[in-house]
Amino acid sequence: MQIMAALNSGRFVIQEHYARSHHFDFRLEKDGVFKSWAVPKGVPEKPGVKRLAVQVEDHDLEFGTFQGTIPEREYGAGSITVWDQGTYELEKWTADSIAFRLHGSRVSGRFSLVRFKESETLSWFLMKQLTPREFEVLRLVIAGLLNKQIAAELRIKLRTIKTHRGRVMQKMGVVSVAELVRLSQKASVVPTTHRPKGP
Ligand SMILES: [Mn+2]
Repeated sequence: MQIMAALNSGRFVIQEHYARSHHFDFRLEKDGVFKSWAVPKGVPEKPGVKRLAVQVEDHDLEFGTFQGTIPEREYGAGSITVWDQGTYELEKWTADSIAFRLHGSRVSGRFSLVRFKESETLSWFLMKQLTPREFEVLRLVIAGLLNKQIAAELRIKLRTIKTHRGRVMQKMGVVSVAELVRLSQKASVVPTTHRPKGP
């Protein structure tokens, strides 16, 4: 158990980089280096927002906490500050898809990086994710079920449903169910066709 935990976690760093164009450098520690992406608009605040993340070369671990100025004419010239840092728990790392949970001071929660297409191997999307349980609750809210019905369907307490529901609304940045439905459809957070359970 101890070994698994060690294998499945590492450090993450987000640096804010005032280079020729302002961007954030998102880095995940893996195999002794920081796997790195330049994210022009930064980490998404809520699920359903896709942020372009362009993979750049691996960086040394010492560079992850670098703050200062890279001189003119050198790679990445401009000033750099550490915007956030912490640890991550890895859920999945394949050639096209990485899923993880960040524990930082400004950013926390589940995120994924998904490579956008085969022809553009350096382009990924960085997205914020709901937890699997929140995702289930969202799907049932959108399908029009009441809290009581959702509790029955998922076989969990009504009070727990209310907590999940509140968290989904907060993460999605909405105050009403109508808004939640509209945003979820627009952002394709859940599939639009609701497939009923069972035969
Ligand atoms: Mn950079």
